Parts: sequence; structure tokens; C-alpha cells
Amino acid sequence: MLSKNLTTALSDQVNAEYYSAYLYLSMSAAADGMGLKGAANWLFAQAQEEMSHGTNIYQYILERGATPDFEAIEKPPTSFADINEIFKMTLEHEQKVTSRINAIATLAMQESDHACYQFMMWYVNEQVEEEASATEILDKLKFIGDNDAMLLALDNELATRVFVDPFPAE
Ligand code: OFO
Repeated sequence: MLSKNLTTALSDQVNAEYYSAYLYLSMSAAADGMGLKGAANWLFAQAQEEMSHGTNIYQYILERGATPDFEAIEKPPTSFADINEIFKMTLEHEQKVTSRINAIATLAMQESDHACYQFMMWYVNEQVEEEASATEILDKLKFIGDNDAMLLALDNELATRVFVDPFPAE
């Protein structure tokens, strides 16, 4: 069974993943409002992925015989200056999530809960990808500057992202 401390930390992470989903939904709506349907699609797929991350942790808590804690999900920001700000905030957000994930893995290690440590390794690796994909888009946006034609080309690229559930139901 999970310790009380790990149950609390994992429950907080369920909340944080759902907050991430809410944040990306808000960003997706804002991108849609800017006429950037491709960016809106990318951010919507990201929101779906975050819900899957959260649900997987919730199920893990139950599997380990514990009961998750439920707290209110924070309201996300709803106004963004432009698409640059959205992806800058995306990277900053993912860097914060990485710190949270590392802290839970460290706690599992300190408690010698090898199963939980192993479970957290998927999230540790996922955060490398999360930061890399946000950085890649942000770097492209820096090259694009105020060139609308190039921005539309990037938007078309972002339109191709398809949500693939990392934890499909068996
Ligand atoms: Fe769940 O990885 Fe982003 O936040």
C-alpha cells in the first residue's frame, strides 16, 4: 500500500495534470480566437494527453490500495497577448511540472517504494519530451518573428498533431 505522503503527493499530481489540461484548453481556445486553428489543435491534443496523465496516476493510487485526495482545480489564465506568450508559458509550465515529478520520484526513492519509483520513471521521461516539444515550437516562433506567411506554415504543421492516448484502455 502507498504511504500517506506518497498518496498525498500523487493526488496533488492528479490535480496538477488536470490543471495542465485546463490550462491547455484555455490556451487552445485563445489560439482558436487568434485564427490559429493548427495551434489550437496542438494545444487541444496536449490537453487530452494531460487528462490521460492524470487519470493514469489516479488509477495507480487505487491499484496500490489507497484513496486519492481531491482538491479544487485552480482557474487557468484566460487571456494571452499572442501565440508567443502561449508557448513561452507552455515551456515554463512544463518546467514546473518536471520539478514536481522529480520531487515525487525522490520521495518514492527515500521511502524505498521501488514500485512507485518505477511508475514515476515514465513521467520523468515524458517531461523530457514535453519540454523539448515546447522548446522546439518556441524556437521556430523566434525565427518567424512577425512573418505571417511563416506563422501560417507553422500553424499548418501544428494542425497535423493527432492525440494518441499514452495509456489506452486495455
Ligand atoms: Fe503531464 O505533462 Fe505536461 O504537464
